[in-house]
Amino acid sequence: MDLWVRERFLDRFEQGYKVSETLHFSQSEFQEISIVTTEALGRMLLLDGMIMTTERDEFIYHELITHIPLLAHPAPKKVLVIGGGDGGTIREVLKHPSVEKAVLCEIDGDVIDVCKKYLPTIAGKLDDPRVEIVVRDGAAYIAEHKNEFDAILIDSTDPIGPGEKLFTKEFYEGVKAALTENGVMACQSESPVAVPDECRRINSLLRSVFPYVQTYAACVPTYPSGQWSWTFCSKGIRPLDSINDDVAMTIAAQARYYNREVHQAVFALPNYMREIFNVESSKTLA
Ligand code: SPD
Repeated sequence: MDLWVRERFLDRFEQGYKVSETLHFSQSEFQEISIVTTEALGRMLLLDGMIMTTERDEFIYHELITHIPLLAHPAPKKVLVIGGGDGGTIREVLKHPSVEKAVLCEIDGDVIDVCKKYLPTIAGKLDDPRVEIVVRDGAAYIAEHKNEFDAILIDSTDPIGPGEKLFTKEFYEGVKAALTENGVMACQSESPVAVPDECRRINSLLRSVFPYVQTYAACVPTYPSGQWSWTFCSKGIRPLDSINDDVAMTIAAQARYYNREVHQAVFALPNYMREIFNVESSKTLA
């Protein structure tokens, strides 16, 4: 009999994939962790039944949450990733030549262990000497760090369960305080098609904390609706103003999604997203 994995998202969306093998299933202190091999997308990590990443399309999400903010900073040395226990964001961070230290703060150590074992192409850089792994609640960690990180990447689950605290004003204020003066941050900011009201809520919280907020978007096929967003925030630095072209070219040469044209294009939001993410319309068309 065929085995299928079905993700039901907020009781509104359902998507299914044919499974050829179940590699792992466990209940951690925080959530249910599953790894399955799907015929369509290779190995897939699910947390509490929700798809977090797949071998086939993970590069889109991980490259965009990382390279857009890191390339906006003149030379990020110390980077913090909150969540992201699968290691994909850390893998991308380490491609930046200026990075000396990358801290991964993940609440669930079991996610890290399982991903190291079953998703080596994603988690394979977690043993790099520049990486420090902290198994801790990201909100508690951030509250204890001030003026320390050049970039903070919030690679969270959805705002349900253990990830909920990472979508609050108090947490964003902690992130701002933990950034250096030129610091930049990016967070995953959900789907403007699947959960537009949640996107509005996140955007308005970010705008109440950060002087500069700009959402960008792309298609991640395995997330609900396929349309995804990330939001760049800073105390003043803008994401397109001072990209270091040499570093951008080095990154693009190793990337499957990122290139200089994509860097501009992800900020070109269609009108319905401009409304959701509070972007002023351009006065002229180029
Ligand atoms: N609905 C899924 C949202 C998942 C966002 N985080 C993915 C983690 C990948 N490192």
